[in-house]
Amino acid sequence: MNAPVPAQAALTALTGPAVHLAAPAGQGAVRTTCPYCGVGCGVLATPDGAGGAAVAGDPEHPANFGRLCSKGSALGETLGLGTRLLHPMMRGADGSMARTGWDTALDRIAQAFEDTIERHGPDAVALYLSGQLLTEDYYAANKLAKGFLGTANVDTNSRLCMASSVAGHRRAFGSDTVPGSYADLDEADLVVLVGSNAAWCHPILYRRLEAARLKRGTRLVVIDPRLTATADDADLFLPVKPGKDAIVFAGLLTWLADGDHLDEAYVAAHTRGFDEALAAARRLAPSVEAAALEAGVAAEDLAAFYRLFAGTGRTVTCYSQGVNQSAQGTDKVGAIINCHIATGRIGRPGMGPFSLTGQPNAMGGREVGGLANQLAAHMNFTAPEIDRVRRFWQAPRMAEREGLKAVQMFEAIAAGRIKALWILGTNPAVSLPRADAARDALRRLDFLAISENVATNDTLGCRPHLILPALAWGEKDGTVTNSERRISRQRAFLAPPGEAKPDWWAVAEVGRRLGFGEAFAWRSAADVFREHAALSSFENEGVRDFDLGGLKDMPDAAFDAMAPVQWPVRRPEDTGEKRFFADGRFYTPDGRARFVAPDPPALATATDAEFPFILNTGRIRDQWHTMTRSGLSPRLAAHLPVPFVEIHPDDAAPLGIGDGDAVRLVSIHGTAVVEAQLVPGQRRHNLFAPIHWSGANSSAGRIGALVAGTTDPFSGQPESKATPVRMERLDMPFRGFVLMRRDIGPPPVACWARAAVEGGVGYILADPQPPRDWMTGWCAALGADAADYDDAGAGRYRLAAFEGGRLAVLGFMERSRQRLDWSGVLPLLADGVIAPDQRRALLSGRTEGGAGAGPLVCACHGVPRAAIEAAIAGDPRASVESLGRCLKAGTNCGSCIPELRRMLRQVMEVT
Ligand SMILES: Nc1nc2c(c(=O)[nH]1)N[C@H]1C(S)=C(S)[C@@H](COP(=O)(O)OP(=O)(O)OC[C@H]3O[C@@H](n4cnc5c(=O)[nH]c(N)nc54)[C@H](O)[C@@H]3O)O[C@H]1N2
Ligand SMILES: Nc1nc2c(c(=O)[nH]1)N[C@H]1C(S)=C(S)[C@@H](COP(=O)(O)OP(=O)(O)OC[C@H]3O[C@@H](n4cnc5c(=O)[nH]c(N)nc54)[C@H](O)[C@@H]3O)O[C@H]1N2
Ligand code: SF4
Ligand SMILES: [Mo]
Repeated sequence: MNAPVPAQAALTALTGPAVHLAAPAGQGAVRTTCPYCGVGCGVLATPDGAGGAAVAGDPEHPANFGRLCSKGSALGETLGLGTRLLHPMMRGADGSMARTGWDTALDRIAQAFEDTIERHGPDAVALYLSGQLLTEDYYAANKLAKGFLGTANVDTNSRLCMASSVAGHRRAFGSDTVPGSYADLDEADLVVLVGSNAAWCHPILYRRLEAARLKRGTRLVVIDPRLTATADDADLFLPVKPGKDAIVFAGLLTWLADGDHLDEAYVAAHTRGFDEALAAARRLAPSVEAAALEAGVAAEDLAAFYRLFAGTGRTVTCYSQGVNQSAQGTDKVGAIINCHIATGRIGRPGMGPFSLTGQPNAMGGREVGGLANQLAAHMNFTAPEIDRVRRFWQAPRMAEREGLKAVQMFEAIAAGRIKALWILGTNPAVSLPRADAARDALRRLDFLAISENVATNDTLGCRPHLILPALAWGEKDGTVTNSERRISRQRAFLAPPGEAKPDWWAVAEVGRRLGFGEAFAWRSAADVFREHAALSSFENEGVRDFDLGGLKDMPDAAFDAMAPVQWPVRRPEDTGEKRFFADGRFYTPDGRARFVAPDPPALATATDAEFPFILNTGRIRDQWHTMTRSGLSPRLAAHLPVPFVEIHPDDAAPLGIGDGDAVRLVSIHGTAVVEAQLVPGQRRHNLFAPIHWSGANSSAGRIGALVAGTTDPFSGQPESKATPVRMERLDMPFRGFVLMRRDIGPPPVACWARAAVEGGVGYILADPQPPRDWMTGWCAALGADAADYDDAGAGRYRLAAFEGGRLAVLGFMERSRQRLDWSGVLPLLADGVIAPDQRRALLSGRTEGGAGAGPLVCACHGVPRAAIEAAIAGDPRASVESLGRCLKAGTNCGSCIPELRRMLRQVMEVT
């Protein structure tokens, strides 16, 4: 086979404008908010005058008090424009995308929506939004659809994320209220983390928790099917069977009742439905032993948890995607809340149920009604509320009923019922369950518009008719709300690049073109925010939890200077109430919280002989979702650079799967090829794979393709953490990598994954065939100053190309069962001119490809695993502190401290 070769032009054409053109010179530090997780850390960004910025934690922000995690610390590395979308692009008759002007682009959307509505009705149109939009963007999009297009087909990636918490809150409290604050974690004596890998996913909150453990001895219980970095550190770890959380909490309710641990006065005064809930709990979990058996944990551990909970007043139960992303997620939330209202542990310092939000503005999206089953400002589709919003907006075409939730929305697209779609700020071709089907559905649309920051991703590959460049973090301006209901400003500190515009502006322009100029007359984010605040207090009188009435007349200067504030802010003088439900009153019609009786838990799809493993999916410490931003940082790529699956060694052995082998995962919906990592902390018959790899950065790491995503009946949230799959080992005897100064795309091998490296980009490769053919082809294409080396006998191949004496491309392939480590040769890529003898050594095969220092454990200080192992081996009294002193590991953001502890423990266990 003669391999396809990269076009010579590609070598020189891909640089693009690298940096923002006109960064405001001499500007001091700008206070803004991290664009990643829902902790919502304050950031100080200081533009460097050359298009970049130095990034530090904001010591005054009450979420993080100056700290940032590994992802936040690396934000400065992600500001380049090399991958950015900078101009509107439109599909021509021949199918190719060409630059167009904003006017034409906006006319085209307005026209497409109008035509579709005229011919097929308003529900043939939909918007699919994101918890990474600003509140102002979100408000504008929701208003356009629900008030002016006349459809509630507005849903968001929060459906895949927070919907079960929203539904659970509404069921129990009558409103989508997160009652507590981060300060409750500082003041708790027991923190229970359910389905949350906070050490990796909410690292700064986790560090607050670590501080509380040091200071007041707060106990930590972790409930998760696998031994995560978070679980590893806990006082008690309950390795629950997937999906069985409601059993754990039903058992707890039974135990609390039987042991006289209830707050009966509270239950009598402030709740309803206790008897039914207790009866249901008894049926599910009549005893600790029965609960333990059903939940798959040791009875003594479960009893220890129950004793701890019963005896600790100040208890906070935090939950995240292990709870939400379940076909019974709403019941799981209900089962947790039951235990808190049964003990009166809500609305008081240091206690309460606490849903951790994922995205930076997951909470803001809920405030504006970004979900298809909500109206704006925490209103629902009841007749009086529809009417209230209609009057406030003076809406001519108010949606009268709920729209389609994300998974259904994509089914309706596939079925041709939705014909025109506008996607803003999300990558559904990767992140939706049954992602292959979602991708196919998108390609079938009559009209698809996508507002994006980047020029390529999997969704942009779905033949959109129009793509619109949106301002990104550092350029956009507005507000986000974090997990504790704290509204913070995101402020611009870089000039808008190219023709990128705010998302709210594009939405408003479409509204104007549809003839609703007055309703979309905002001139700034502040205008949108004031309207949003005004709607929240419109005919509110305390009947709705969400109220920003105190901010609705805020002048522009006050918006610019706005300090982080928790809602509600009912009057201008309010500094933000810190806690809901302190008075025992809830937002149900009778003011009482509701107990719920959960259904018996069972996974939506059971395993069988064909698909015997449960595939769990989630996140890793140093990447954000589909990596469009975090993937640009070399230090973030160095921790876990390839898509992988964690397997229990006893499950791997019978299949002949060894650590580092390539494996194919198969479900009835799709396949993926990833690297096997044998992990004893994984439950038997359970696998775990990260969600971050896509078709844009890997040959076959798109894990969403496999996920069944059966939805919860109340929330519509898909079950993303339990899909039956099978796996098989793939024979890939040739392993290696290509490093390039400029990305010319992956070589034609079976398996590749791209990672940012210092000075360029790297592809990690695995292939069944000797690389001779493609290497020879590449050498010819790369020009005169390229050469390869082939020692077929030893199974070693090398390729190097130089430009102006500097290394441009370096390829190593070897016969190996392990991934080759490039850290030994990586410095050559960033270095200057390579000496002739060095060149010869590279190609002669004398330079070792395999030996290296292992993955970077400490991303901030670039400390690899080997250095830490050596330090631990050389010091019998090694500790996290001593590693910090001698290597600096863990001394900046601290995100790697759980891993340092794990390594220390492992060595102690061995010796
Ligand atoms: N590094 C990093 N941080 C992030 C993100 C990121 O992409 N990268 N994304 C952000 C977003 S949007 C979100 S939503 C959050 C998510 O934050 P988390 O919810 O903490 O993260 P996940 O890894 O999705 O899943 C959490 C855990 O649920 C467990 N789990 C699976 N099934 C079950 C079950 O049946 N019961 C229980 N109890 N546990 C189960 C998984 O094993 C996993 O360890 O992270 C946010 N923070
Ligand atoms: N199997 C499985 N699937 C999952 C999950 C899981 O745990 N398992 N988790 C789910 C969860 S919780 C989430 S939150 C989703 C996340 O999934 P996605 O939302 O699809 O992931 P992102 O990579 O964050 O996509 C955001 C996109 O928006 C662009 N973008 C960023 N900011 C802006 C902006 O301001 N404006 C515009 N117009 N574009 C912007 C980025 O370039 C990127 O392409 O994945 C879900 N899917
Ligand atoms: S914990 Fe990390 S990712 Fe989350 S907001 Fe803070 S710095 Fe950003
Ligand atoms: Mo999320």
